[in-house]
Amino acid sequence: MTTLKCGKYRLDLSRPQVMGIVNLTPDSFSGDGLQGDTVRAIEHARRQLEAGADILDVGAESSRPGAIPTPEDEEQRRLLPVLAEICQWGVPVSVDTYKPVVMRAALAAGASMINDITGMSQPAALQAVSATDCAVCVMHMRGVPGTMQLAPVYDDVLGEVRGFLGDAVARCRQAGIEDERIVLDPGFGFGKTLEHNLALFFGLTAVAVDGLPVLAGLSRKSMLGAITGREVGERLPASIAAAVIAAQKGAKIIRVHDVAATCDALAVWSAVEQGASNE
Ligand code: YH5
Repeated sequence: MTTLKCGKYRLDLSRPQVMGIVNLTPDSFSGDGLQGDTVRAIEHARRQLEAGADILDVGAESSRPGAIPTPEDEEQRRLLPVLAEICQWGVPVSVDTYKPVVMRAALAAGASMINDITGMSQPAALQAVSATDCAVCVMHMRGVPGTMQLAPVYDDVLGEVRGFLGDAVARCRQAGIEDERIVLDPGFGFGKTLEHNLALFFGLTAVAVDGLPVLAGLSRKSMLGAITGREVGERLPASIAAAVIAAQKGAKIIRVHDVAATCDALAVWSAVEQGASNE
């Protein structure tokens, strides 16, 4: 499959697509809850677009290790004013939420994809997406963000993640969400040790259940800090390396903070691939 159906948009997956992160959590803004937060978020989204993002991913609830859930009214209060603006820009907008009520509101506001870190485990989430023609990213997570990094154990991490994603695909199909709207994600850092993350990364091609496209989110993550010894603000080179390796391993969508640098790196990778295939 070379395109992903995202509402009125089609994402061309013949080359890796860059998903620009737009974070609406208070730790990335003043958090004073005033109009200024919305303005700054829209400005950030605009910069991500101008830097070359193919799709924007907006999230208003932190899912970092140790994070506590955001009430759904607060999540919508942060999201909806931003969506009202950026969903008019002619680029698909993904919304990072696992709450069915928020999904419905986001889709009504013009979102083209739901990015569910809980892998569409709630029937109401499946209904919210199946009632539209929008895409869904189903991600694997072990546990919940508050406690997921407390010594997760797997017998066979690749097999378990693949099995979970296979079940999620079956749930989506059952609910009437066609394959052309489904993206899979192993969920780097979500209930996984460094060793687990590396096994998943090395074996990334095996995550693609039935050949469905894979999204990889590695940008600035702790596993890159563990490998390089760098703090979160100094992980750009490691994030670029991870993006290129993900592309090499077949990932079709790469979720990143640093859009311009990632686009350049992937342009080099794509040029080499295309040149080689034209020999
Ligand atoms: C993902 O992989 N990740 S939010 C901690 C960091 C840096 C970044 C310590 N939403 C994913 O980006 N959605 C998030 O430094 C996601 N895939 C999908 N589909 C966590 C995050 C981050 C956490």
